[in-house]
Amino acid sequence: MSSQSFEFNASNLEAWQKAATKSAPGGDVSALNWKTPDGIIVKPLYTAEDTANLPYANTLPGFEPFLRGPQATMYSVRPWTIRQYAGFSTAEESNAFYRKALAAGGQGVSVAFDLATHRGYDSDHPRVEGDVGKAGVAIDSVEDMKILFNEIPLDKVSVSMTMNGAVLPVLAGYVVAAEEQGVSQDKLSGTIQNDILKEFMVRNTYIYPPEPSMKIIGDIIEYTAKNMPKFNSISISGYHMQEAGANQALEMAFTLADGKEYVKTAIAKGMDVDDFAGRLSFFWAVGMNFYLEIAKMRAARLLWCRIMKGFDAKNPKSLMLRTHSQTSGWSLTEQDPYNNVVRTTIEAMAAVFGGTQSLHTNSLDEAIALPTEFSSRIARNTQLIIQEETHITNVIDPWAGSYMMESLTQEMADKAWAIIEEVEAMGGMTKAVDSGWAKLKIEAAAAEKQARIDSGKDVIVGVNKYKLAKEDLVDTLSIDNVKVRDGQIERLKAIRASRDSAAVQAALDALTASAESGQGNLLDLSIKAIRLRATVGEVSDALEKAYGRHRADTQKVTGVYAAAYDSAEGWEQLQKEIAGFADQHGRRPRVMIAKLGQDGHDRGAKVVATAYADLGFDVDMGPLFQTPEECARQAIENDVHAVGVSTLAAGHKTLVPAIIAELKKQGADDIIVFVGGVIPRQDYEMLYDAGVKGIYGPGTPIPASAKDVLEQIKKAVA
Ligand code: 2CP
Repeated sequence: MSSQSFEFNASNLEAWQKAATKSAPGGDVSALNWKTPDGIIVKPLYTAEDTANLPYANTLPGFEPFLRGPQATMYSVRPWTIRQYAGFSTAEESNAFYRKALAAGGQGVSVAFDLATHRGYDSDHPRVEGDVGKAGVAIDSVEDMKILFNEIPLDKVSVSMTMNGAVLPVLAGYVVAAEEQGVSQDKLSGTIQNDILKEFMVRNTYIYPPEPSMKIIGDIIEYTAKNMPKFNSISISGYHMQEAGANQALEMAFTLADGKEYVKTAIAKGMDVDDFAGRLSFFWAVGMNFYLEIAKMRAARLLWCRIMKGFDAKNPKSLMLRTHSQTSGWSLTEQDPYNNVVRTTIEAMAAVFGGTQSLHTNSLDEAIALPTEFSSRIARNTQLIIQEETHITNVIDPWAGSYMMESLTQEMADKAWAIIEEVEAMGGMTKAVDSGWAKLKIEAAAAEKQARIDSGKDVIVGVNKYKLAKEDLVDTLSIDNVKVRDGQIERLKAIRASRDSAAVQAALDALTASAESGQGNLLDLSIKAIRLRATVGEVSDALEKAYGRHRADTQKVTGVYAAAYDSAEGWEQLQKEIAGFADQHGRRPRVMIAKLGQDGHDRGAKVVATAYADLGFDVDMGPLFQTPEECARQAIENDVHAVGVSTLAAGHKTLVPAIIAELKKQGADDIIVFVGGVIPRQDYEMLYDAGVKGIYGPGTPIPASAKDVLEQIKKAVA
């Protein structure tokens, strides 16, 4: 017996139950259980009994099934990469930002492209007037790429590029920029997002229909496996699913199922699984659900190992799931925004406890605008502090052995596996995506979540509880997109005037021919075209000739918001008022929810559409990517009372006045316009001056916005 030991009366679970009953609400211990959005019951107490029969709890990091981490030593030898996603305005400005960030402790580059680039449009295309340089950097050709990476040695600094739609010309541009820096392809390390399936579900920066999009991915995996062995060919992303409303089990299941589909695609090209699987990587969102996020990351590694064994993979690198993580942008609030530093810190800790290989921590102002230099510094320092001050990195998988964490890990794995099997029974993820089923599952989860927040069940400090009486303005970064666009147009003109046009045309024709015949590798051909100074838009067009442009259906879920909103009082009153309007005017108030420009973030738009319809409005959902002119035409044809523009990609200053002007031009200035989404307070006055009737920022309860819209419609019809 050590000097510290002493005799004590042993307890048992029964005794604990008795004791707990005394203080549990209503004397019911089960009332202390928490049912997660995934449907997992989290108990207030876990004991050794919960972990007695878990098959994978007692495994080791660096070995199958990798539940405890892909590396044997994890952060004790090398912490995760601090990789902050950034990019805005011009290549020059973004390059300066990257170089400063690297000098201040950033460890890799992660490029955010503007929406015009994502969707394969050059900056001079009329559809992208409001988008150039806004939510990322504008890239039209390899000349821009060379500026973007100027004095960043691409054989040393790994580069992540978030690109899915225009993945071929952008990846080609990076390869050629490196080549002209003197760096050969085999030295390039980094990651391209290249995950198209989730684009059709949530992120919406696709260009071509699903089938040819999968062919492009197969070609990229093939080309990089052969020529760029240090480059991760894909970042299979759950991030955007959680941001769009998916719970953790859904995020994990759909992402792993997407991964399976990519593996099948590459194998169908005749590749050996071990030749490419080691360079597949993943990307998770890490939100405020602390325990579940850690469990998710551990469970995902377990399931991926299981999935890859099913493909007969032998190389340990093929079996291990390596991931990037990003703290949740959705969890950030516009209200009392310094709270976001705290949220991000908690989420970053969950990502680290979950064993991430690379991490982006959001800046405190990301719910409002692009990060400023100040907010970016705090975000980066959040990671540096965890890495260098806390000693968290000294212990590998420190939650291992926790009764709760091991149980939750297994339960998350079981939940997700059941969904993966459901997807498999439908014929795989491409089918689940094609049918719209997967998207609707996420949208239903989003509507439920919003209803829980709006009815106060889920607390968000500063938003639906502990609200500030007065909010102070925070400094935000604003981009002059007209100036950026003019500069890009000048550079495009110069490139088009100085290149060998016949050679460029021949290279573009070769791309179209390859896309039509299915022969040849599209990345190889894109590199050849880009080397000759073909532009991003031209390469995209050459493929569009063969593949066409994808147009998504706009389905919406119904009934879900109303079912989950249980603060009935205001709701019923509002329903009555809407019904009263219908009695008086012979029809219900009709609203068109619109997305303008290339901003494909449609979670908010879909949730609002669902909730408004549940309240009794007639709701039309405009298709994604409308121009103001197209939107006005549809609004008039459908005879709506109001157009609600959802804007999350900083295009509001151009696009919102444009829709108001278009409605006027087309003779319908009786249709009112309201706006929701990410809009800095500083821009409110300008929007009201332009004629906007209501602005509903993040955190506005939907019933409150609906009431206001109804009042505005009543005024307009009177
Ligand atoms: C690491 N290494 C180790 C250890 N740890 N070796 C020995 N002992 C250790 N403890 C080795 C690895 O094996 C690897 O070498 C090298 O160090 C680098 O480590 P890594 O873990 O591969 O890290 P990384 O290079 O940073 O790569 C991480 C990922 C990669 C996750 C694999 O895909 C990545 O960086 N992804 C980032 C994606 C991203 O930034 N996305 C932005 C999303 P070897 O390579 O030789 O094995 S922005 C999203 C926005 C929201 C949007 O989409 O819109």
